[in-house]
Amino acid sequence: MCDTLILSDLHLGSEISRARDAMRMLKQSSFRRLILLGDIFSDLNFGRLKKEHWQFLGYIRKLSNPKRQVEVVWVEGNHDRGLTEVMSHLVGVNVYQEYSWEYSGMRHLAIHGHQFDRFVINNLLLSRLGTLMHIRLQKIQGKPFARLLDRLNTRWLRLSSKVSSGAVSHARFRQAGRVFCGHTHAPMHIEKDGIQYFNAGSWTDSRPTFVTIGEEGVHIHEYHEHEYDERPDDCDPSEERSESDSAVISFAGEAGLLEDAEYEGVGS
Ligand SMILES: [Mn+2]
Repeated sequence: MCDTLILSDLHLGSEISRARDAMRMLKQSSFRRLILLGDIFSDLNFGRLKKEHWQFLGYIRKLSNPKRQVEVVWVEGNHDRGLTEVMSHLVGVNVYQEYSWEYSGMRHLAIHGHQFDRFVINNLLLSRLGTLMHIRLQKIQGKPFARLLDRLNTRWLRLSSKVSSGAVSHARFRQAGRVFCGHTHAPMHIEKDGIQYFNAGSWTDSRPTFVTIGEEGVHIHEYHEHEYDERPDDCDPSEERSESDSAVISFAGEAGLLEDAEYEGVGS
């Protein structure tokens, strides 16, 4: 059992989202707190979500049930900006711009990281267009091309060093000893001026990563499919099975999200 598990940049709605694997990993991990560290969605067009993307959201909703005694925290990223209302409605979790907590006598801080990326800040409209173009191209060219694009895009946004230095300054300002970001899609750990910086990586790549914080410290883990059960869906106790696909689809319908299928991501 770890205290906190952090995953970021799942990009639900994208062709290359590893939603099924992320759910598999979560189901077989135990933690007191889960932090979804931004860009869990690729954009706010819910019509693009596939069955396994809805299943992931259904699982998050189930985890956030108070009976489970797991605290689920959603920290907003640049791709999922403006989700506060929808998410509290849809999956019953609170959305934060940044989240801090105390653990082993130290302040911890989780923030997506685009705040330290001047390109995103100055070019929100441009990056919105880029996202739309990215999705169009994915549709035309299929997965391998989307992967290449993702890599280029990641390199384009390769602000690993900008994000890490911005995050460290921000952590100092907030008097935190450890700071956690996503956004760059590049898992990373550095220490600067006595502040530990960790990047949780992404779940869109061939090497998904996540972070755990526990008594033994902070670790960045790489997800390997073979280390997890092949068909966790079939091994679940009956309680797990009650969340059928139709239940997931119906809660999406209740939230009025499926009718938004034509929504073209008009910026908020
Ligand atoms: Mn981001």
